[in-house]
Amino acid sequence: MKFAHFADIHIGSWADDRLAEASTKAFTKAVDLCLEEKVDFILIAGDFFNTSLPSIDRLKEVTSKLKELSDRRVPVYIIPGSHDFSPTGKTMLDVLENAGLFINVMRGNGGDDGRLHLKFTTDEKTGAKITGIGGKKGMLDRHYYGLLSLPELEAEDGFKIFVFHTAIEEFKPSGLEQMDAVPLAMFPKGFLYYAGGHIHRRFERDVPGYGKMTMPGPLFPNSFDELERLSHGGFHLVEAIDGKVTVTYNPVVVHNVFVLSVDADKKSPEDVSSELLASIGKNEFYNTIVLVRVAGKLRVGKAGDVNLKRFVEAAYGKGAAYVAKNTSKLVGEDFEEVKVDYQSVEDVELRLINEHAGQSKAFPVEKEKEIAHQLLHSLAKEKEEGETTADFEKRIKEDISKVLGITL
Ligand SMILES: [Mn+2]
Repeated sequence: MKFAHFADIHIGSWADDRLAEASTKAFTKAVDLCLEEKVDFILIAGDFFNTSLPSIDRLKEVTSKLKELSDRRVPVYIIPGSHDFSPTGKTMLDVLENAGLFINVMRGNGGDDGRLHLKFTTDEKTGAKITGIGGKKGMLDRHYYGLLSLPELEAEDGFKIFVFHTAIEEFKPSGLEQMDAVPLAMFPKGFLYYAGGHIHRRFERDVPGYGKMTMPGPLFPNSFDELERLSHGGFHLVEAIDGKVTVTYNPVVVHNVFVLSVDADKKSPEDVSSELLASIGKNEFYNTIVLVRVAGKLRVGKAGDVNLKRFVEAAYGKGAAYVAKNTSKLVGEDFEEVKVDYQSVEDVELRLINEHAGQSKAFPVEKEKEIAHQLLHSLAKEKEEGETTADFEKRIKEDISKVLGITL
């Protein structure tokens, strides 16, 4: 038996036109590789789409590739990931599943005992028995694991595969210790393969009592950091012979990545600007993503004085497919360092609110902080499905009136 394990495909992940097709191209390439390798089936461990409602263009390409798999009798088994859901829990995956393009293997029901009883989906050709739990935003999936009835899953015989979309408490990678995770003890034991997604890093481990647990990481990197760290995505090819499971990582290269780091410490903005330009040198950037990271504390001037625009134009002039810059650690001469470890959007919001409180003079400082926080919360609400724009606006206005204590 031979199958492929994809995760975190995030179709439509880059907003910029230049990279908008990259994750779809990665998917197309990966599927072609699978067809060449004559896999029996493909698993997708969540986050197939970057949003619950992907664009028509992306859908068109993806569905035609899924149709090709279906025509060639290569089944696709999927679980939803945290990105696949709309606020009301609806997802494009249901539409594609109804069209017969793949099968959602998170099937089950609540029993009289209040537990979650999962059912296996059996792959016709190989007899592999597949089940799993999808990922939801804000760790709602943790709730599913808590309710999961393990005995019947563990008692089932045969080649069993568990597909999941969450971090595992015991195996969190360094740097992500704060991440929400599910403890290993909540997973069913005795499966031959555990196909994971969610963490955008590759992982593979033989876990005693369980089986082989892996995550291939994203099929295409989804951010500057991921491009810098991974340079490309990939998937796992899994071969099982007589109960022995072998995993091979298959890189999927859509673009080359060229990383450039410039140390701006104790330099002037002009020096850094020329150094940047000079670094392009004789390089040609055909089909290449150029990443430039400028960091350090300038001797004179402000961070904004460094001429990145000229560098970006020059790199595009050399044929770059996309140029991304990161200057989050570049600071001007007057900058005073604030030592805070930002873990989440909430932390950043809180810091900004605290930093700027007291400027409006409309409220006492503490009251202003509270109001700013509540306003952010109200404005972050999304339009619900079926809600008209007028109703949505009315709801937001009412919320805001309440927060400010005025009538809008
Ligand atoms: Mn993901």
